[in-house]
Amino acid sequence: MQKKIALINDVTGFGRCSIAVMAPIVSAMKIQAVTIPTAILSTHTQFPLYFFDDYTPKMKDYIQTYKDLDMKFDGISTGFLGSLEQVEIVIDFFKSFKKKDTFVLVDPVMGDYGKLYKTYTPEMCEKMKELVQYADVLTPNLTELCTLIGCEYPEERVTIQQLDDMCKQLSEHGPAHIVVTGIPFNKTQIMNFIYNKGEDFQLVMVDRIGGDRSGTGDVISSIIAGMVMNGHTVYESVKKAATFVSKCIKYCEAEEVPNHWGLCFEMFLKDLMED
Ligand code: PXL
Repeated sequence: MQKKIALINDVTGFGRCSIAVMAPIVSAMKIQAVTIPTAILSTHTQFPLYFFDDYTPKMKDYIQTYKDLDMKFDGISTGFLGSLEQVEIVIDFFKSFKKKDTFVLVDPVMGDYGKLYKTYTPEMCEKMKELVQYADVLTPNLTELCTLIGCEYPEERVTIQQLDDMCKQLSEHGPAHIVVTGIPFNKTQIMNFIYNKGEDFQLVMVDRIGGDRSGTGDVISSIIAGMVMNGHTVYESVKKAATFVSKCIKYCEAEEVPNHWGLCFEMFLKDLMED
């Protein structure tokens, strides 16, 4: 039977992020997307102006119907969460719907470049530590990794040994695989560090082209989720995501698409389709 993934994330009209990219990507990978909105926005928050409707007060009733219908999910993925209550709702969702074979990917969207997003309170950070325990694969950037283990963001370039130690510490609380994304490596390359509990780490290097594009993390996490659910290893999944993102960025640069318009993933969706 076709697999189903619950996508707990925001619905943003313009700017190619969250559910707007994750649903088509997993669909291309033959997985049925079930949308659970956390907020509805007209554009993402990198635009000077956006409409924002917090969906927190509706989420419990929304999810209750899935409980009453005894719905089963083969996968669950979560992204940006806007309030303490939302993190609690997602923890409750895991308690109800994470079964033995359910694949869980948590993208702990909390901050970037050593700083937490303005919406992140210390209470939310503490709750996020509880949330990540449910993840099979966790996809933090370096800022989020440091926050989750309570260490300072490194001023100097981080070493492989430091990354391995930090991930080891975090994996003791749950996730078997931690993919630390977008680590600046040198002038021309970005590193993705894959920690595998009880096994060797792996590296996936990518060329640095252009500036950061919104929604890149969502493209990466949905490809990883889709690939793993389709039976691939985490390493193969990260490789696939990195290659796909590079191709999208090259196209966007050539077409001079603004960074905050996100990745033109639509042009390459067929790369994600398997027979
Ligand atoms: O993952 C990117 C993203 C998702 N959702 C919202 C955002 C952003 C990036 O700014 O604003 C609402």
